[in-house]
Amino acid sequence: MTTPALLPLSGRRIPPLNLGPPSFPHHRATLRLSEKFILLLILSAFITLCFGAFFFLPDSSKHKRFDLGLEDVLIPHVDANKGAKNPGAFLIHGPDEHRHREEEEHLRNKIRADHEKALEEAKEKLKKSREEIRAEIQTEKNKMMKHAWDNYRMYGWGHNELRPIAKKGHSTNIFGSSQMGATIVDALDTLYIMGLHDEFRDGQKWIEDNLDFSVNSEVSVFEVNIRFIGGLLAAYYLSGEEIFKIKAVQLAEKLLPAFNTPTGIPWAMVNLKSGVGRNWGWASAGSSILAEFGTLHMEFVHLSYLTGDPVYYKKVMHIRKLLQKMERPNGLYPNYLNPRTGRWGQYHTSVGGLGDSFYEYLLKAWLMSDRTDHEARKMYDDAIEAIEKHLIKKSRGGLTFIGEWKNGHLEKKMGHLACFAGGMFALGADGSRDKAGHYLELGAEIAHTCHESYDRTALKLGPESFKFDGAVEAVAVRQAEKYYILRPEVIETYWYLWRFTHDPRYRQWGWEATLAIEKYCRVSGGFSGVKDVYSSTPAHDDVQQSFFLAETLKYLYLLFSGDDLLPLDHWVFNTEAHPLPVLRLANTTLSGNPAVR
Ligand code: DMJ
Repeated sequence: MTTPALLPLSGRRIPPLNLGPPSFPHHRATLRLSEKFILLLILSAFITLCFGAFFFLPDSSKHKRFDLGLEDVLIPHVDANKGAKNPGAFLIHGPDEHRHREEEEHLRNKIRADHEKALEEAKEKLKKSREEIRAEIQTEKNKMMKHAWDNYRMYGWGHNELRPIAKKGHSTNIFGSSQMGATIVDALDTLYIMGLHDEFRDGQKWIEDNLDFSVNSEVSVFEVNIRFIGGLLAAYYLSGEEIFKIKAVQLAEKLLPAFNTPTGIPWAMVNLKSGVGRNWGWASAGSSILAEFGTLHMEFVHLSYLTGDPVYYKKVMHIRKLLQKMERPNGLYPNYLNPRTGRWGQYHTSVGGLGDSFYEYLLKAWLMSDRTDHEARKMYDDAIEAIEKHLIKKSRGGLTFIGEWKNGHLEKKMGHLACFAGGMFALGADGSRDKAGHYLELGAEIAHTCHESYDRTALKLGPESFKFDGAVEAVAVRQAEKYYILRPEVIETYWYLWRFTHDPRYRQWGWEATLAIEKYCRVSGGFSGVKDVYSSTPAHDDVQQSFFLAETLKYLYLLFSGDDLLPLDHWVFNTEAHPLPVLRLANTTLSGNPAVR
């Protein structure tokens, strides 16, 4: 088994930013190595000693025991001289006995040697300086990211994504026809947070030299906003490098023509050169999508904050005002809204795809405003109440799930995307209308359901969507829903729940997912999605999604780090896991910037 690259230890801290207009001080991460390391190292040595360190040591005697199939007999035998008292000794008689004793003795010596080696290694570690220990731990925790990044660097550099099996570049229509290095931009802050500074600088250099938005290419406004603008802003806030802010603003200017519609609800796509916008052909009645035009607020408020130009803030507040005025069937927001007429399309409501991050951004707008944007908080609370009433149910087997509302009917199906809501409920618990305990519990129930969707597969990785229908619970039924494309939402929820409860089950579940990704998604050229999580020999889809580096690996890293790495009262993660600082603007004024309330 490959040794996964994450260990449950943390020594780095990215402190809160002290945001104070008008100038924006940048901050670099300060590092702290806790004394806990030493204790944890000693502890881990003893765990190794006692249990063979199945997961952590490359050469584990436990593997050998399994191979020989003698585990049941051998494990109770600690001292050969006491064989007569050993129940296992009665199992083997006659001519085999001598050979068996030799094998037993051999294995015992092997185990002893392994244990001594582990102790020696622990002693060696204790002789090292803090910096050396920190570097070693960082290296272990970074291994998955290094594998994903190094292969992208080698085979897909400058392309949007990587085909890790074909070992070449890859792209989808969300990024248009140009190669805009989506993986580089999406991965930057993860590299920074993990302390992979050479790789970070490499990415920065590519951006300085190559990232150009004056291209004749039609891109998704939503995807470019959450991955590129979000990624560039987070890289700027973490590193203080001006280039990221400059590129974020250049790109945002190119997105503005998408808002030139009769209602101000933006088109789904815009041509970066011509500024011509349009919607997806598949969207109901030419509609724009709630989760797309409703997931711009965080980045656009930061853009106004950083530039002093109110235009971005005005665009997203206009969307909010328009939504507030609209009638909502059963208090629910439909996923489709026509940007020409300002009318809803199909009455389809979802906390998964097409709806998801709209709700997330209402909550995060409030958090990001240092909890002063009460309007956003009220919209979130109202929306969540309606969702709970109409969409959230318990299955016969007691699993809480979030269904989808389609024309007055609840479809008992939950998407992998909707699993992010466990973390959202937990994050929004504090500040809710006297229901903090309830929402934390609800978040935990969703986390449990999503874990079940992983646990009920052959690979221990979750399907794209799963049903609750009669005897079927948390299992995908249709072949087309059985894939796993390296998505982050379940691990994201584990991480939030871990931060708020410190219940060890979330780290355990995160570790299970890590092992499964290592086992089934790692290939020589990076990481790939799989086509069927119920097949023990799944085919790969040959795509390393940029969000795997931006989100999945970042959330895993954070799950196994301390709470002082990006504390949640100072940082708010956009929907692509790019951390943006809380804006503490209550008593300050920026001339011309209405982002200041
Ligand atoms: C990411 O790009 C974002 O999390 C987005 O909000 C929806 N899902 C993908 C990853 O699954």
